[in-house]
Amino acid sequence: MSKNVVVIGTQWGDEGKGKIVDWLTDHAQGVVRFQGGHNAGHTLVIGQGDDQREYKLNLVPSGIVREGIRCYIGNGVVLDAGHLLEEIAGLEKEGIEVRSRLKVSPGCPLILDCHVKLDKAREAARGIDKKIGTTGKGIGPTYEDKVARRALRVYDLFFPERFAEKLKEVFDYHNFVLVNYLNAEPADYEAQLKLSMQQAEAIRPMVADISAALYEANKAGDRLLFEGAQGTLLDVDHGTYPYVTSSNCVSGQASAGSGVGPGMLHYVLGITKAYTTRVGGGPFPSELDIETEDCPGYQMSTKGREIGTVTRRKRRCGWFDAAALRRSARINGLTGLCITKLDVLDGIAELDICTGYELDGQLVDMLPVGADDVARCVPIYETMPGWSESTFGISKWEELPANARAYLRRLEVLCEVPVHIVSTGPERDETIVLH
Ligand code: 2SA
Ligand code: MG
Repeated sequence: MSKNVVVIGTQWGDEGKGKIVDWLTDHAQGVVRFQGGHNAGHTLVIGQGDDQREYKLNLVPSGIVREGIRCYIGNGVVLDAGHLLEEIAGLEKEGIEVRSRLKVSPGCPLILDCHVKLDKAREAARGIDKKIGTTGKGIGPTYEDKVARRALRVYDLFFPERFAEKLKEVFDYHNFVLVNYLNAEPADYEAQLKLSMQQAEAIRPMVADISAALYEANKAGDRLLFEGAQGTLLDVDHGTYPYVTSSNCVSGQASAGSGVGPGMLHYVLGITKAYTTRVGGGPFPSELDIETEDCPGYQMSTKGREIGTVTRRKRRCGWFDAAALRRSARINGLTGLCITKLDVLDGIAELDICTGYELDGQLVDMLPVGADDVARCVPIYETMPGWSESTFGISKWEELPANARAYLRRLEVLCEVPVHIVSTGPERDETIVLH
């Protein structure tokens, strides 16, 4: 394995990054989050039989469930302090030591009650066909404040007087909009101030200069994993804007969102589901019906257990979109692909792969920029034969059915990136390594 690896979702999130990060921690000493917040839902299945445990992480890097791995939350992450402390408490209850291994950047913008209220009120005010379908966690409004230079950051928590003053300004500003434009309840300044000051003391011991810590760790020989959240097609610049999240989810953000130079990133692994899913609003050219039994979309939805980890919403499902992947591969500079959830396709007689679109009478072979053009794309498919055998848990390439191998080989040709890993189940050893 290359020294430092960036693990990126290449689709609309939920590609199975958590499992792969966990699997890679066997060879790593540190795991870094560099964007997003507790809108992320990373599911890990650890152990066998009666000892098997499932962990759902939102904010804490996936390395935490493995002893001795150091975890870092970089400046690019928006931090809900209350959620972080709850997540830590939940892990500690499971006997996992967190506080001595987790470091948080002082530069993380804080998600405050006014941001959550704004997020929810704006979604409620949007017409039914205009809803972004956010997770309602305050992610977007917090990133707005960061860019507007009015955010309160973790660092500010330790200067109570100035914090109170800045918080008042921010709450006055947002409450005006909440009450006068969005017809919503104002956020409670006094309650937030009290809460933030309590949280400050609990968080203080974990706060560290992440950029410096990563530089030193790298110099000392640590292998680092940079754990992306959401996916490339949800990136605020490169995704299906405005149906996106508010952070950059692409590999380049690993550098800016943690404070390391791009030269410290040696390999970019693109995590890619063997089909496609999307949760929330926005265009999805290869989307299938997930409600009708006997339809491939129904199998993807049910067998793939495609339900949002954070919001419990059903994820939309569709065929593999190689034209979308092609864009994703280029933007991220992918070194290799990891194809996940292959077993979900077992038993589907024929598999369609979207290879391009017809857009206003023209043929295009790559997902266009922005939601309006994507919404007008009519997918062009090629069809491959499926396989009837089970691929669940297979750990050797040769043991895969010939048609499954042919499907994977076709994906790598269409995406122009080699497949280096195939994941055939949620557990660590249900993985095929080709590289
Ligand atoms: P937000 O809350 O501002 O980031 O929402 C904006 C869009 O980004 C999508 N989004 C996600 N898509 C897939 N997975 C995510 N995490 C959860 C999961 C989602 C869930 O792991 O399943 O539980 O619903 C995630 N987070 C944000 C979101 O759906 C909007 O389309
Ligand atoms: Mg997820």
